[in-house]
Amino acid sequence: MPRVSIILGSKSDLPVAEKTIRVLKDFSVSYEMNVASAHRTPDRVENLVKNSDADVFIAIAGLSAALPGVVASFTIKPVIGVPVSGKLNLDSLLSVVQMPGGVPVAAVGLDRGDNAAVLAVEILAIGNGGLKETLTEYRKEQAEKVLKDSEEVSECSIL
Ligand code: RP5
Repeated sequence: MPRVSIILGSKSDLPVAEKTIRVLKDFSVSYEMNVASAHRTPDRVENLVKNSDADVFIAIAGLSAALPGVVASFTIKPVIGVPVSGKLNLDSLLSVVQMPGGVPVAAVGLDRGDNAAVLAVEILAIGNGGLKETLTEYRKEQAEKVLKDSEEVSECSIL
């Protein structure tokens, strides 16, 4: 049974979804992925959400990005929204973030499909000791990478 449902507003959002998939695979978290548009196929969005057994939804959309909010309207499970960049950027960002009270979407940054996956894993880890350990290890790796990067670029010039 997929733990995460990824819904794309369009096939053109696939490069962002690929970032999500990479992270979910790293954490061995199962997922399903579908394309469904809030504007072009609203019934399909409703059916996908209502018939899914996933614990967390990740909705990825650009332009007037209604998809994450519409997904949230059909479920009480957590919904993470990923705004996709375009000519304006604020259009999708504000569409995902500015939800009315009572129906929140957890918004990540523009094109941050990777962060959406990490957040989904953090939600799933609440009830999963194994995932908690893997997340802790992941954070350590991030810290080590910063130190390694610093070693590579550090310079000191004393005149
Ligand atoms: C949104 O419109 C989609 O999520 C996509 O980011 C954007 C453009 O869609 P296409 O015209 O490329 O299908 O609904």
